[in-house]
Amino acid sequence: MERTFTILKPDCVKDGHVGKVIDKILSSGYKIIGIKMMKMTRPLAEGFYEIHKGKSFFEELILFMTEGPCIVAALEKENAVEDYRTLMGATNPLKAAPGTIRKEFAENISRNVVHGADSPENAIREIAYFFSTSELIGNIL
Ligand code: IDP
Ligand code: MG
Repeated sequence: MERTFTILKPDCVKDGHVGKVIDKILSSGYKIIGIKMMKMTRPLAEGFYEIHKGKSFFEELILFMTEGPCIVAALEKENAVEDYRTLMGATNPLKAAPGTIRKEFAENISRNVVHGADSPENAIREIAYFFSTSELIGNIL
């Protein structure tokens, strides 16, 4: 069984898409093994997106991710990471396939509703960044 990590970003929460997005996640076969709402601080967001530091959109990304509450969740399923990237759709919603979360709900390439880990290794790292072991069900960390 594989794990992935997702964030329902501040636009998702503010615009009332949380229920529909979680419904898509569950109906795609994922089990939620950890979930919580939080308002990210700047240091927390900067640490999470450290890999994008120095890119042109970094400041815009940090302002967006700290503008309001988001929901972080750890998900479990066979082939969780790759299948979740497919379910999310392309980073730019204009390029996202029909039926994907970003195609249905995202405004633009910045405010794109969801984050999803891009490798099983990063998923484990990202889950550990936001969750302590006692906050996860059936913990394998
Ligand atoms: P991903 O979320 O599809 O993995 P990444 O390239 O890892 O895409 O970028 C992380 C996040 O940074 C994106 O989800 C989006 O919110 C934001 N972002 C990426 N590229 C751009 C851009 O060109 N302009 C504005 N924001 C961007
Ligand atoms: Mg990414």
